[in-house]
Amino acid sequence: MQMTPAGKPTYKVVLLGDGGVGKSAVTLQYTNHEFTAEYDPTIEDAYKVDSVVDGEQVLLDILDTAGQEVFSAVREQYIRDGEGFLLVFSITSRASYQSIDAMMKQIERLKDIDGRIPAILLGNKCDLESEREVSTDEGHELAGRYRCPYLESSALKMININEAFAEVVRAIKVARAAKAAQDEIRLAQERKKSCCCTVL
Ligand SMILES: Nc1nc2c(ncn2[C@@H]2O[C@H](COP(=O)(O)OP(=O)(O)OP(=O)(O)O)[C@@H](O)[C@H]2O)c(=O)[nH]1
Ligand SMILES: [Mg+2]
Repeated sequence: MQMTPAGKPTYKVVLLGDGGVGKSAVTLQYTNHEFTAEYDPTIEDAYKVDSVVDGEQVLLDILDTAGQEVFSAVREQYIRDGEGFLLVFSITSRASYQSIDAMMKQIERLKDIDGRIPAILLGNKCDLESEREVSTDEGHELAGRYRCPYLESSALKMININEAFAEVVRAIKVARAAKAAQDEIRLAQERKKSCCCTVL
């Protein structure tokens, strides 16, 4: 497991989603407790944040990516570098919701994960109820297909922001535990094989 020099476990979180859905607003609300109404498209921003999740001191290494990125190779690199993913759409944009499926599939393909992918689906801008284009049920349905938690958030009203990051950390922990168990089984099988070879 990755640790800081002080011994804190580190979790690499990547935010993905279409341009304008609120990835930077969610990140800035979490890291700096601030919200800006104007839209300034991101190129790429990285943050390191000390936090406490389920009573444990952790360091979050957060990558806020560019939703307007046109090169899929760049997105692939984000995914390879991340351990856990916040997949963000806006509940006011059906198109942003429809983009998520391809991202989930890309994560599945690139991360070679056995079981649940360490991702959270976030329907942001839930304060804009009158502009809603995606229902809560549709959010749950999409997340359920990938066995991920679904949360609706508002960076403006600070709804479910801390929870979203805490859920990603939990998802990464589950993925790490599953990988450790798998590695152990593989190691045991290899030991058994080499032991048999000696006897023969
Ligand atoms: N009402 C409301 N507006 C929001 C919320 N989150 C973000 N916004 C606004 O939506 C616009 C886009 O937000 P950003 O955080 O820049 O979007 P982004 O996903 O980072 O966009 P890219 O960097 O281009 O990928 C900004 O004008 C924000 O103020 C929210 O929860 N509620
Ligand atoms: Mg941004």
